[in-house]
Amino acid sequence: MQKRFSLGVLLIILLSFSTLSNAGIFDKAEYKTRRAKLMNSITDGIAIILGSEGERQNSNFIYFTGVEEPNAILIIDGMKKESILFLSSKGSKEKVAEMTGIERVMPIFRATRLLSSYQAQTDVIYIPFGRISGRYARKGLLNPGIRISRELNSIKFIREMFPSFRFKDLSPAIGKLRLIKSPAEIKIMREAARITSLAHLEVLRAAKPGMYEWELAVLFEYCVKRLGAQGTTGTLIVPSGPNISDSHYSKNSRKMEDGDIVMIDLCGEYKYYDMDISVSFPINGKFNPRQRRLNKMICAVEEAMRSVFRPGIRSINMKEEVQKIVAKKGIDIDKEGIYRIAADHWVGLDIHDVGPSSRETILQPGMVITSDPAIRLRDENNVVIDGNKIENTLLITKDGCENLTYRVPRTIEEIEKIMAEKGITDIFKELKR
Ligand SMILES: [Mn+2]
Repeated sequence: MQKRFSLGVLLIILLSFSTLSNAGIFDKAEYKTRRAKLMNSITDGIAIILGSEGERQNSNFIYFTGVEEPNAILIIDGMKKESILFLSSKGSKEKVAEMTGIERVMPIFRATRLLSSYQAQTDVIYIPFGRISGRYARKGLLNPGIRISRELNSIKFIREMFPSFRFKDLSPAIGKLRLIKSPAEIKIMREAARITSLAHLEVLRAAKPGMYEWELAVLFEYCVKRLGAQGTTGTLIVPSGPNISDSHYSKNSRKMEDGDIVMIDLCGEYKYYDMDISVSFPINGKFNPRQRRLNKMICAVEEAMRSVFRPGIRSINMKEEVQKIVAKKGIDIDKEGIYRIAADHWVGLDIHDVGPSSRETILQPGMVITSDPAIRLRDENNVVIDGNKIENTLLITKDGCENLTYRVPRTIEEIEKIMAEKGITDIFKELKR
């Protein structure tokens, strides 16, 4: 007994060592390049990037350092072209320096003193202001007690200590960098796509009438983690039947009935990179005539969109081209009410990744976007009675696009075939559970 216990302890120690010696997600050269590019847009000052407090590492922080430990601060000096990393832990500075390529690694309590010394060199501090626009700003106006972003809080704090500093928003510069994925990032995103797609396949194999929506959400989370992902990201959206009228539905509490269409929108995260996929399928595994018609239209539109996405275009202008292609198949996008014929959002370290407008930006190789046309049918009382939505995540290549999520079944035949395959619920049934 004693021996088994110490073996267990040894195993835990070995495992934690292997995590500590983790060389980071990318080679240090990748992080160095990212920081060097940022330095070029902040030549008149310094940038401050705050790490998270212990939840998932902040996307900007992971982008520039690869460091996962909480309560860390990164300063990028655009004048002297150097970076300084402040850590809360007493871990090995050499190891962190080796992993990140940052030579100046210091304990966190020295950050204030360093900031003070910068007063003699510049009055400009760049900090990503964070999202305070739209819905959030309106909420804040009604409820001034609402928690503002850590970045805005730190601005208040620095301002009180060192009134000479002016603050500029770092978000646009970071957004521009994160917009174009490097070959190393693309490699990771392909793996994120593989894992997220395989989890979707497992959900399709398991889906049966009589199950609750949450069962599919939980199964998806299990599968992505089992396949090596960090987990899911965004909300787990599993609307069935009447719930498809809400594109952000995530209560997932309804029992799915024979005849229902289900429109899942489930995203996985692997090494901090996200992947966005939606599939629409009949819970009973067989499309009825109305569902067949909607599937065929959305498949045709999504396929046409993929044939149009390419460098040099703005997705806001692509509808006409898509319309022409699908018109040959007898589909009228406007008459049918098919919507979202554009790059809905960027995908990267965040599921709705940072950067300028995904619809109005001229597409370039290395950008990753979603293609997610949808349709909702309404009855005479304007109640949604059926629908279909396909969401793929695409990489813009030098002459078109690559569908990262190509493994997900899309046509009626493909979806029905996968749904007929044995899934975990079939196994439970065999075992009479
Ligand atoms: Mn999406």
